[in-house]
Amino acid sequence: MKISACIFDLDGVVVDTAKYHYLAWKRLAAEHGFDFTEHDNERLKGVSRMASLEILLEIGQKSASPQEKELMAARKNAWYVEYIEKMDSSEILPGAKEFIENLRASEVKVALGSASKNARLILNRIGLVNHFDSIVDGTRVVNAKPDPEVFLIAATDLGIRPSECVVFEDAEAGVEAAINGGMRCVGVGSPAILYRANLVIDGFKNLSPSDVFARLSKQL
Ligand code: B16
Ligand code: MG
Repeated sequence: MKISACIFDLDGVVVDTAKYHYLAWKRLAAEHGFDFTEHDNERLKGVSRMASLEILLEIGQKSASPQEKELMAARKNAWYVEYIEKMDSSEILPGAKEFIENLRASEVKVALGSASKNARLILNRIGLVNHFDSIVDGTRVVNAKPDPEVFLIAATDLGIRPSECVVFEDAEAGVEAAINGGMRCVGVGSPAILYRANLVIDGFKNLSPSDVFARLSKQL
């Protein structure tokens, strides 16, 4: 099994920005007179901004015109950006930076594959923007996960075949996107949710790329 590149999702894999998305969506919901819970927030993980808004409106049983939706999404994003502008390297999830640095030292290419239009801002704030050979974010992608577009663009950027790429993902739609793109996938989080991944880990702490690759080859 040849692994030439690793592609990382951002939210839930490298950082936990879901808590900031949650606070911003909750504030928007409150303005429109309904509650939005942490449980509801699970449905938004890995989902694009406008698709997240549709889910929020469904939860609140509200309707809105396309123009109102644009304004709502922009309002939510302005609050979200206020939170992420305060981020620093202490918010990198345990072991993630070391894992990426180990990959680069062993000449495995590293890319980011995120639905977020704010991915570059976040990578700048946490000091990882120069750790990636390719950054594919929500500004470069038309079709949202589970469509494999985000990961296929990364593979093309890197000049690596999909079959030699491993994707690290925390969301079910992201795992499906990797599989749909003909890539192997390591789920980061709960095996109950990420059961379609080739391997599930609970994080990168004390884990080396060679451990992961060895476990991955046993699963195949
Ligand atoms: P933005 P990922 C995703 O990031 C988040 O998980 C999801 O909750 C969010 O709605 C989406 O990015 C879009 O983010 O509003 O910043 O463009 O997991 O794909 O890294
Ligand atoms: Mg994610």
